[in-house]
Amino acid sequence: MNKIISVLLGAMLFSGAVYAGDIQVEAAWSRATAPGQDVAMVDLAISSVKEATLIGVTSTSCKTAELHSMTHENGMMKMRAVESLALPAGKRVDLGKSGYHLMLIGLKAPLKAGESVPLILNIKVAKEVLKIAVKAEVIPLTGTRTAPKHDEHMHH
Ligand SMILES: [Cu+2]
Repeated sequence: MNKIISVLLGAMLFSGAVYAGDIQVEAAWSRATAPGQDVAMVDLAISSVKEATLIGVTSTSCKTAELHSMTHENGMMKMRAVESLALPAGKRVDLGKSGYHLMLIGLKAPLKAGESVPLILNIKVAKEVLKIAVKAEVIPLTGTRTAPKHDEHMHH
């Protein structure tokens, strides 16, 4: 448990927790792309003090970005675009663990480890739509999210 907490803290220090009103986005990451790959998945976690809905995502790094759900059907992994994702009040919603991810489609350039991808999340709270800027950390193609050690974040 301690290890998980320190990894999360490290991720927060690295990507910088984003606050816009009552919404916090943390641990945003993607994986470096393989040659010829022009799509990428992004995982992140969103906490909102008030009940909110993630209604869209955009990025200057790709042609289009979508919110996807991922399910396993007959041993096959299936992704489909979904229009929105509910963010219950006071609850951290971890996209990956909840079976969702953001999909970047038509990448303008390969994602390289150590770089970051700028994203804008459109989050609806009551009747207002907040645009939350997030930077997703790009990790090595073969890396896992929990691999980076604390000291690797120090120089950022
Ligand atoms: Cu997808």
